[in-house]
Amino acid sequence: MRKITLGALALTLWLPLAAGADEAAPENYIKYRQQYMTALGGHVGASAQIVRGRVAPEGHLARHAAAIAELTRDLTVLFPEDSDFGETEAKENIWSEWKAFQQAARRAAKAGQAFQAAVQGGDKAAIGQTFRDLGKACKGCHKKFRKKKAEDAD
Ligand code: ASC
Repeated sequence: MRKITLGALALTLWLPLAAGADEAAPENYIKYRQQYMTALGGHVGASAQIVRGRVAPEGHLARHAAAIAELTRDLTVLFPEDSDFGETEAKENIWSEWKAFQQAARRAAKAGQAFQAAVQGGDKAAIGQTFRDLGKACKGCHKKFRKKKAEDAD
């Protein structure tokens, strides 16, 4: 029984690869980047609760900052060419203005690293400042490269 279960699990994990399921297909990236960005937004939102002093769970800001620094590292990877159709809010100018998009992504990466460094340093003013900078980096990129949603705050 145990053997069968493990065998089935191994098959489930390997079959898509073995069958040559195109894991790099651009359309797969649409769903993947949405889930990725939702995770990133979750860490930013959770950090906001802590930075604003609404909650103070011991050591958590460092966790969120580490995740943010990691998740902002190479955001352009989420946007392969041809992943611009269907259910996506990604705007066409991501690809037509790729250099500017790369720059915006780099700004987010730097902001993520600066926020993590500030959290590690423990200085409240620096944490507040770098968190605001991070917000600006997120917002700036969304403004230019993401389609507007009615329910959007930014
Ligand atoms: C978030 C989130 C964004 C940014 C932006 C910052 O948590 O989901 O898009 O922060 O609102 O201004």
